[in-house]
Amino acid sequence: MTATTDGSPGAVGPRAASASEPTDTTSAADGDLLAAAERATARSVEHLLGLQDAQGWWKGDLETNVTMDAEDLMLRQFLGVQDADTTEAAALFIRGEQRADGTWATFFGGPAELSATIEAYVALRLAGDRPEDPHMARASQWVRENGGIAGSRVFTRIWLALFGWWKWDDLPELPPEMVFLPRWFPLNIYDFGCWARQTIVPLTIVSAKRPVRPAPFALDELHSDPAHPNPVKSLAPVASWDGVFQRLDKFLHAYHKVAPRALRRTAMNAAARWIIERQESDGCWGGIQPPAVYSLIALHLLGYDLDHPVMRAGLESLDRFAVRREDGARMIEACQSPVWDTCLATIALADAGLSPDHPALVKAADWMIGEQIVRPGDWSVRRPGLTPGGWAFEFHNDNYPDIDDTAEVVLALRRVSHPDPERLDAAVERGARWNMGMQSRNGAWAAFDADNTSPLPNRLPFCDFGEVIDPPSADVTAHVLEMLAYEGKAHLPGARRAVEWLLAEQETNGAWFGRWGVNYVYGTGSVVPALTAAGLSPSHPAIRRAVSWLESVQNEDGGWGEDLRSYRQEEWIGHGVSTASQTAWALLALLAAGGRESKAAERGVTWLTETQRPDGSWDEPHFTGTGFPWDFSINYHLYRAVFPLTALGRYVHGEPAAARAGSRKGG
Ligand code: R04
Repeated sequence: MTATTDGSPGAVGPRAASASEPTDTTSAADGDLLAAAERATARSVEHLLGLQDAQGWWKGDLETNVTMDAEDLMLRQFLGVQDADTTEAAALFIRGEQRADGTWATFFGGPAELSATIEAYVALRLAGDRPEDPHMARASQWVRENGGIAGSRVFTRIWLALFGWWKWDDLPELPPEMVFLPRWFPLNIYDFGCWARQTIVPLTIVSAKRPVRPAPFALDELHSDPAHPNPVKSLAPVASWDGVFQRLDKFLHAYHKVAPRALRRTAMNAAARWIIERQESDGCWGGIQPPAVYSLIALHLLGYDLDHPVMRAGLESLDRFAVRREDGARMIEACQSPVWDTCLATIALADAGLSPDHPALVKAADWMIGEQIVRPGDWSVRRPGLTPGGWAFEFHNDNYPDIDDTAEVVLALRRVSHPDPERLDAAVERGARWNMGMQSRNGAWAAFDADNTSPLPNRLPFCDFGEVIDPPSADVTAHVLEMLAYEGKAHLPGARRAVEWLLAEQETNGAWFGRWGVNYVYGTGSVVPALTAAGLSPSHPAIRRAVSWLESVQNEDGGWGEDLRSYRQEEWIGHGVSTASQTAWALLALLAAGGRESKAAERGVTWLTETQRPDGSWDEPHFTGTGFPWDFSINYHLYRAVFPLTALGRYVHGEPAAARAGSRKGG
């Protein structure tokens, strides 16, 4: 069977062409590799099945960095709700993450990071560690030599200001009156990505209130020059963006002193109402830790006391973000990933050859269907007419379903034969429709929002950390396109525009940027299978260039790895220690491009079979997930179990068959 080259989706084409039967092997070496891959697949299936919760979901730990733990301790200190056991368990974790030079990084093997080191140091001091203890002295010396508190990010200095260690006047302003800006006005709250919006709305209250609850000790050892904690910086030229926003900030500082009391109060009350309306049923905000922490502080400052139901539920939800390790250490998850992990695990098990009516898959499908969000959310502001039907990443985040999870859940549900097929079909169709409605004007998809592309939020002096807008990305666009192709919708104009956008977005080296996974290996591993599913021939020049790029960056050992530093430092692009998930992503692209018999694919599969642990999983200390490129990195502990299985499964059994929906509807 030949691949289609006319761009038509459906049952024929690259999928079928590359789906060679396992018995098709020609040499003894191939046969050995196939047998090894089959054994590895079987072990990995057993391992993954053993991790499923009785309710049908999977959830691996979501590991980020010690700022989560430090901020949790600072919050408890600020609210006066510390307890010795929690403090010691958190301190144990933070100490365990410190490196020999006294610093902390924000990802495994990464460079020392000033803000994280300051926050971790402060948390340990709150836990009772003394400045003269050797591990503390090493940390403070490094901080002093690398810019001190003055060089840290705005968030870090806000935390310090709460305890009187930094002056509020030396922080950018974030006036609560912002919440009154209408949708069309620059810098209204809906110009920010949803995670930034949920963080800044509570911080407007904190910024207006400027609370100080002095801590039991000074922190002079963290200033490069304690006599001048905040060295004066000169203003950028008036005619530059930086100059304009610096002057806006100066104006807002002046305004802070004269802001009409009644207006401020009304604005803060409006912000509080906005926050409370968005509290989830389990007490958290957006399923992510930072908004929850700042919302609790803000509401507390407005007089909500600790046993107000909103506060109690919020504080209790924070405890559910804590993971206890075997050694007693307490690690805070920035966020929890059950929906994401469950759809990826379902896909992996289906790729591995589990029967579509296997009880584990049916259970997972039932659970996923129950998680579908059928009410409007913040996304409705930009798509008011669109019927809800997306999925969020977390257990509780009904206000912020995301496009990525929705695409993958739809792909996963289609791999299951459910005893109530109409129920599954209805959920899938609603999800696919919601995704189509969330397409941005440029033909691509972002994570949570449509057309969230204003350049202004990034210009605010306040926004010096992470991403603050949610523009479309290649990885999410690819996942939606792949889903549409399997749904038999690759011929629709929306899908064709996505193909064009992806082709235009390819880098000159042949790779695609990875926004939510590290980095070009993730982007390329997402885009190639989507383009071929949408009917692009494996011989299309874009696919060939992508394959060549992957082959050019394959490690000597046969695996693939790409360091997080690739987000800033070109020499790391495509390079890094081989990891299981990144090797799997590269393989997904090679297999989708018809390269099953290629040397590169065989070496990759060999790497996976040889590095598998006896229990069927893989070790993966390196972070391969991205929260914000460079600034916030994630080690998804289930990635090492799901992506290698998908890759091995597709190597053994071939690519997933063309979507049943697609064949049912005739493409
Ligand atoms: C893998 C793709 C699924 N989807 C993205 C979801 C990622 C989940 O992890 C996180 C998401 C987060 N958002 N915002 C934060 C965050 C952390 C995560 C966040 C972090 C720090 C600060 C404010 C917000 F772990 Br300060 C969306 C596409």
